[in-house]
Amino acid sequence: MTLTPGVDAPTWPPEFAERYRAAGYWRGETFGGVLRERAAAHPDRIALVDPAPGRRTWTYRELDERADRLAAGFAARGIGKGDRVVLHLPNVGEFIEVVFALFRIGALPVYALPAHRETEIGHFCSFAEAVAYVVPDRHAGFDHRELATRVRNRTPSLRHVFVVGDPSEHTALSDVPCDPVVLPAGPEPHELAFLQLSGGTTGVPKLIPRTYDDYIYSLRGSNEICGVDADTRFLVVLPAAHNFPMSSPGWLGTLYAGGTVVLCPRPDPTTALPLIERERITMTGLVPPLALLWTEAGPKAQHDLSSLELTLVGGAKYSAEAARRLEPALGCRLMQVFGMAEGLVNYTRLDDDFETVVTTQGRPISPDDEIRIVDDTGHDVPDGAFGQLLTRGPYTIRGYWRAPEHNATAFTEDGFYRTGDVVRRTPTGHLVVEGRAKDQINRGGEKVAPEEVENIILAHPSVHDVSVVAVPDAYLGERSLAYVVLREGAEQLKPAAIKRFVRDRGIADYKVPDLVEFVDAFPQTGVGKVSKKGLRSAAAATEQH
Ligand code: OOB
Repeated sequence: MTLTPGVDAPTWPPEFAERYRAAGYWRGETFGGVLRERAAAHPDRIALVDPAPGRRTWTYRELDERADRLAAGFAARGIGKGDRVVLHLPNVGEFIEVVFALFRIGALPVYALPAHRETEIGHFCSFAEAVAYVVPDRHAGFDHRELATRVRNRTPSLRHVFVVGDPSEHTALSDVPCDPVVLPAGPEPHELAFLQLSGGTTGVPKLIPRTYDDYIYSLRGSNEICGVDADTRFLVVLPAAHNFPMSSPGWLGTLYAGGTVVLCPRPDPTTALPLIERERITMTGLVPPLALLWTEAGPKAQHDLSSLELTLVGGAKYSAEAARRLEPALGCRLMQVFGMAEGLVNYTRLDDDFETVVTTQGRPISPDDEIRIVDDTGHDVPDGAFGQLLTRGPYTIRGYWRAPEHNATAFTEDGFYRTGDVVRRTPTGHLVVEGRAKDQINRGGEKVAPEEVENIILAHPSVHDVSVVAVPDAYLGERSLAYVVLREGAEQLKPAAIKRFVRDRGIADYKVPDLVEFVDAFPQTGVGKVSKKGLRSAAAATEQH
């Protein structure tokens, strides 16, 4: 299925593209080509380890060959350049194999998170007009094949469901590979590599179109900042589909550098800490709640963590107090990372002083990451003052996939992305995240768009109105609270009934409101609009529900 550049996915104006090429940021590489080169340069080095259960390993040559054989099998089934494939796998070796196979034929992975359910998957498949959907048979007690059947039945474009494990009525992924064939011309470096998901502020998550040129530049920059090289052994603790463990510097950065990627099946310290010892892990990335858990568990655990050199923490605000405790507890360096799937990534640096590392969220990768910090009227604030972060640069998108109306407000006319984050900049150029102007809940790194949850609750026959807001939480940073106004005469409900209703709609569990409170009316703003600000401060004042 051919894509129309600039229509499906807005792109950089030619003068910017030329500048980024001239500066050496965009070097004309693709992932298929990079893997081929690494496999030729060091065929027998271990690229990938899937430790659970029955440790499996892939050398660079094996990963390259697997990608070729899978790509041939996908191509034989009519999957080709520009086709979208929704990938819904946990941290298993097949995830990486499938991604590289799709890169090789220029088909675009759409990275669903393991927690996503029918509501999200149905939307990704139909909105992206996906031709294939890749799932595990069962994962974490959930049968993905049944969900796949339901989604396939309602999505005309979806021709294939590939299953890792027992396929039931679908196709086993293990039946797909076949002898490599000469494939049609692969993707060009300036073309789309994949669609990533936005945390979202609207009723449905948006898709983020990333090109080879821009993403590979962010990997090279991340590798340089984090010191990733062929000796790096990176543990993928967070879901491999998320932008943070993928590219900061993540599994793609590590493979780019010729290092070794180890997939962690679960993020808890009882699973991860023994793996660090056994696999001699040197680097990993965590969200703040996990960093807290590991900091507690590290000193008590009887595991040798001496190989661990660097832990990156990001995805949500990491408190300075918690940050101070990580290095002594895990015996490694800390780096904070403040990034977004839309592009811009900031890191503290290995040569930053300790106070900068614990109190700031870092500075941008690129000298050409343009940063503006503006007030509500769009004017730049004075140096050091808080304001909303706008950004533009060599790896920040110019628009979401097929979303012209949303793009008109999410980006400025001259192409800056409105991050919705409230930040200030220190004299050294480091950013400190102070809060958020966008309507989003950051549940320990997992992003919830209130509108999406509100739309579901509004479908409940007893509900007149609803507003979902964030409440402070010591562990997650924030949790979600749904204020519900019942219809007149409707019978009184219990909070559990609302939660069950949301869960039964088939939505990621982290989006089910943590708390539900029934109220008679919402606080109003001057113009009679529901005041989210009023609700938030009411929520912050009550806190225990
Ligand atoms: C990462 O990506 P997303 O797309 O899930 O979320 C981006 C948003 C940011 O706009 C910001 O609101 C928040 O997550 N965020 C942080 C943060 N890192 C991300 N807020 C405060 N402090 C931080 N350190 O979350 C992501 C992508 C790549 C690397 C790291 C994180």
